[in-house]
Amino acid sequence: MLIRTKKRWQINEREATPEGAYLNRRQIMAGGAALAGAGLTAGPGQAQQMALETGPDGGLILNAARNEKYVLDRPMTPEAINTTYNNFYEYGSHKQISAAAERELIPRPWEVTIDGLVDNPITMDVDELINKMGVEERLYRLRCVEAWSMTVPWIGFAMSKLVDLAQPQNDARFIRMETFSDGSMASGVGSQPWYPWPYVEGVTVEEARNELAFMVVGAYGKIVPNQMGAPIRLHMPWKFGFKAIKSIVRFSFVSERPIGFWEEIQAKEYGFWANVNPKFDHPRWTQATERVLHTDERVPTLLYNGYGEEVAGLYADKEKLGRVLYM
Ligand SMILES: Nc1nc2c(c(=O)[nH]1)N[C@H]1C(S)=C(S)[C@@H](COP(=O)(O)O)O[C@H]1N2
Ligand SMILES: [Mo]
Repeated sequence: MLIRTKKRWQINEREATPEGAYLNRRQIMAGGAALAGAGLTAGPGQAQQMALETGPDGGLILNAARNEKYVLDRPMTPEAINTTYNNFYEYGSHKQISAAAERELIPRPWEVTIDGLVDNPITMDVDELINKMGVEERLYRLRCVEAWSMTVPWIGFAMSKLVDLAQPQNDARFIRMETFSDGSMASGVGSQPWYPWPYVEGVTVEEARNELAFMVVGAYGKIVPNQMGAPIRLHMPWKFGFKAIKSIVRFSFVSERPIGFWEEIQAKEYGFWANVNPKFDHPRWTQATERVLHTDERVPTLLYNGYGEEVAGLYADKEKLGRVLYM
């Protein structure tokens, strides 16, 4: 019997969300079994509260306190908009992929592999990883390269914790991340064979260690829904959204700069750095302004999406050299 005292910050998922974000029966069984098997089901009397718990109805509950350090300069995008307007090409090249992702993606059980130039290569169940890392809530902006933006209450852990766990060797300069590419869980993979699956993205180890780099496992108080990249995705709020790779299965520490999915398709339009920069236009449209998704207002775009205080130091050498921060 699981006795829960409700913490101030625990969002009542019944209030916040309709059934959409709940796990389906099969996922509940698989997820619950994995947690129990790993001895991770939190119970009364345990000193430290686990990040993940199995709730009374069998669904997974994320226990996350908000990190008050990260404040927004604009209202939060309503959950109903965020969960129905998505980029996830594994389900199609349009924004209305949420139903397909909900139906097809099976986010649990899910294994995550850390390999390459590290002293501690690991393959681990994602829920075990989440409990090991712990979680917090952060309010962040997201700016898509297509010039729309939104704000999201993400739940997750600092990517630096994952780097610390991996223990990179001296010659590891980049992290190459890969999305699952099992066509049986994503109809768009098979129906769009011309794309260079799997979706790949890369960042420098130094960027991954920046305090803002965030591994997302939840949003709006719950485990992250399929369409937003379940069970684990990246978010670096100072970079364009295409860097925020979804449904990750592998983190490889490498010495050579990885080529991302979009860079491979069109290197002239989608650079490696992809730092939000109002002065550097996309070849086909302006990046000086953006459309706020839920208000439809056009507002000026900010350098580093407004996060310069935290990240400008990463690019000081490039700024000095006058090089653009995008390509
Ligand atoms: N695997 C994968 N990750 C992806 C994408 C994708 O098509 N496939 N699209 C990216 C783009 S372009 C954006 S803007 C964000 C969108 O995240 P959201 O749907 O949660 O808003 O996911 C990024 N991550
Ligand atoms: Mo995007």
